[in-house]
Amino acid sequence: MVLSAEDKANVKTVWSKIGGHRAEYGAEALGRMFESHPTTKTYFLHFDVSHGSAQVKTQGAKVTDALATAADNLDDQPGALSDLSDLHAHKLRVDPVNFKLLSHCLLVTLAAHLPSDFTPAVHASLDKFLASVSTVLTSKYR
Ligand code: HNI
Repeated sequence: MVLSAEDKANVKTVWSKIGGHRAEYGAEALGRMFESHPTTKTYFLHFDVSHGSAQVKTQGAKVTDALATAADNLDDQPGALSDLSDLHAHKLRVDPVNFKLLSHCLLVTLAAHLPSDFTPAVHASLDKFLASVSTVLTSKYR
């Protein structure tokens, strides 16, 4: 997935606007994924996945912090996300289809909170960004 200069600018702008809401938005996206796609909960059997649980909040913050790192390293996503790629492929063995589900829930969450920023062009850029992150995180899955 190749991000144009405009895509990169759009991603950076949105990520700067999320500011202090990272943890909140991450938890909301995870909660949406668990409710809309219950099979994703099978990766989190050791978690309390109920709405607003402390573990969902903590995990949500980890996901959006990692995405912020990815947004800061748009020219070297494989390098910036290498450890996470190892984790998801070798240890957690997350089936790649699940990344599309979480990506969609992240898009919905951002659209709901930043409606005026979420133009069709920004939507497309964020979709490409999340697809790119997902490609890296699933690249070692066999
Ligand atoms: Ni994911 C742990 C980031 C998609 C299941 N995940 C993490 C961590 C980060 C992270 C960061 C914490 C690593 C650490 O503690 O060192 N995950 C991301 C990102 C995406 C993603 C950026 C995609 C945008 N993860 C997914 C998906 C699933 C998933 C789609 C399964 C449906 N992740 C997990 C599980 C853990 C995890 C399970 C371990 C949680 C724990 O603490 O036990």
